[in-house]
Amino acid sequence: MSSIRNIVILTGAGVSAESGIDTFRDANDGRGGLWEQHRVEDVATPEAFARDPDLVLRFYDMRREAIQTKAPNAAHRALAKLDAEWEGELLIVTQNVDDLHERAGAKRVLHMHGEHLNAWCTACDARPRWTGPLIDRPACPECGKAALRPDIVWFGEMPYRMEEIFAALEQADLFVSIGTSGAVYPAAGFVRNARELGIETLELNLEPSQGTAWFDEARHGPATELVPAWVE
Ligand code: BJW
Repeated sequence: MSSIRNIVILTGAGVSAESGIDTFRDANDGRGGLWEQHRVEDVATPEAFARDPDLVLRFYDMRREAIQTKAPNAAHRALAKLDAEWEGELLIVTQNVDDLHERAGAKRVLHMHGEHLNAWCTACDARPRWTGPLIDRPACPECGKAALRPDIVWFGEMPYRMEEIFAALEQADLFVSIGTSGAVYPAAGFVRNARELGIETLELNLEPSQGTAWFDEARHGPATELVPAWVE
């Protein structure tokens, strides 16, 4: 890493898998999806929320509660250590909606798909911290209207802070993708953006991702082993 000064790290569900949080598309777990008989594409859309809000709110209330019982693992801790010690620019762009990077101590974290511990008021656009159930239709602490939904980027919605992400990529010398299947865009396209910019690229994933051929180097195995070894 001697010639590397600025790093963008993309993380996905695989980085939190060993903390006990289910991934979205693990074909080997016999379920091939996240929640009972529902595919993630069927509950994580604005159309699903409009059609059956109770189903969608129950789904997110259950996951918000579950995430609060989980703890960061060795991969989160290694990235937090890198963040604390790295003197150049560094940005952890996570697709994850859990807060395990932050609880491990990482500071330079950007949640492009939202955060479980926030709600979003569709009436006044506030994003209050929210750890309780949304199924009871609580009032927004800012405007008082019962218009809170999960602050999660659903399919067809624009991921957050894309300009910041592309600006960081433009400055980066290294792009590292950790624990993501490369199935969901625009994050799945970052490796190609990085290649076009002439940035070095590295994949750390349990198995080859859908985009693995685009990386200069790919290492396969559990994140709790690969990430600390890479950071050292
Ligand atoms: C381990 C491990 C261990 C396991 N160690 N590794 C056709 C072509 C191209 C694009 C599209 C298309 N049709 C539609 C689109 C766009 C769409 C999309 O990409 N769809 C695909 C399904 C094709 N994307 C969008 O809609 C996005 N918005 C958008 O494009 O905006 C522009 C736009 C705006 C308006 C109109 C039109 C366009 C938004 C995407 C939002 C994604 N949201 C979710 C929300 C979930 C809700 C929730 O959290 O409940 O984000 S979906 C879900 O997937 C979640 C994740 O962040 C995301 C990525 O998943 P991730 O993290 O990669 O997890 P997995 O499970 O897929 O992979 C885990 C990996 O870890 C695996 O490889 C394992 O092997 C590995 N692993 N254990 C290391 N221990």
